[in-house]
Amino acid sequence: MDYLELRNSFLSELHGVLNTVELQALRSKYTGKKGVVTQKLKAMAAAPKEERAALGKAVNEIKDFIETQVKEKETALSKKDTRSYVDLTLPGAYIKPGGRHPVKIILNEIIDIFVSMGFAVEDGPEVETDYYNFEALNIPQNHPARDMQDTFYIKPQGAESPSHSNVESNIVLRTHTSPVQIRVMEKRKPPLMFIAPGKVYRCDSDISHTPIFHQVEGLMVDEGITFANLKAVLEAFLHIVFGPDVPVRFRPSFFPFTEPSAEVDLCCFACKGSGCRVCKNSGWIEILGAGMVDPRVLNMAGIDTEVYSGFAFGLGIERIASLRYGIDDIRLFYEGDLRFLRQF
Ligand code: FA5
Repeated sequence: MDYLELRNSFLSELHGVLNTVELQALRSKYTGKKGVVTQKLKAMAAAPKEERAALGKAVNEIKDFIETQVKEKETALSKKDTRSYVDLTLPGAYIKPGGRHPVKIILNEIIDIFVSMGFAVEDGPEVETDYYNFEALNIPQNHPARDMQDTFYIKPQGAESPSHSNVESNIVLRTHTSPVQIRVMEKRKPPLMFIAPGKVYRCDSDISHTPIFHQVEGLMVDEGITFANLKAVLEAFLHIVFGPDVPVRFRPSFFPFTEPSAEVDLCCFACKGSGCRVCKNSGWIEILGAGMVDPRVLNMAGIDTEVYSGFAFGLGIERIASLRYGIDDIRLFYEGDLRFLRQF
């Protein structure tokens, strides 16, 4: 390689240099100990005496040229390109850790309490058939009890609108976790003692209702189960969650799948019972529905009602979370406002 070639090849490589690391590598390739230019200097010793002076001049010129170019490039890079530097002394970017959603915190707590009482945990589909969501729970088609729960119907593929008329093919977003009672009773025989936590859906929205919410279903079926067992389990549960002094009331109610039925209310946290907008001036907040499983439902699931009886309940988790945290509008749980969510 003659000197012109050497200079040109250096310049073209220099042109492609993007950062100081590459620049130092290029410099040592040419003028480092084993560099091309250094080799040429060494080779001078073997050249005829009369040529040495001219050779030395040329090599030194190219060496100076390379050093000058490297310095200029270094200055240009330090002004322009800082991306190539990794400053290991800089503090790292802080990523705020996520947190559990308040509803999930309460849900896990509730599951733990029932598991500690000996309940198993079961699961069921959120997209449910009309049969499990209504029929098998003693809520026939066209029965007024269907109005108790505003239902989201799923539009079957190809259909123009969701069908309400054909029970066989109706698909719904489950309106409660009670269908899991039937699914488990069909699979397993008593004694049964389980809870079924999960999401449920209703076309409903105000300060105490959201379209998606969570329930925990509970079912206990065995010989000799009575309402006293139901009351004992629920009172023990509520006193663990809210403390032993919180006023709890069992109010007679109606569910097509339990007889007798009750709703359970807790004293309103906001007004302590005197009546306010949160409790709709009643002084109480309804948190669950419960009752003795209707023998018709047990029969439909193939359980001998001469031998077995059972109780069931369905807790509203958002209501429990709002009572625990003193939240006066449960829609806040689902607005995704981090200022709200970071408080838990
Ligand atoms: C039921 O859903 C029954 N399946 C409960 C049940 C189970 C009764 C087993 C008997 C035996 P209800 O519609 O009342 O019942 O709802 C139960 C609880 O869910 C209510 O007490 C309330 O706490 C909560 N809840 C109901 N609708 C909503 C809603 N839209 N948003 C938030 N929570 C709700």
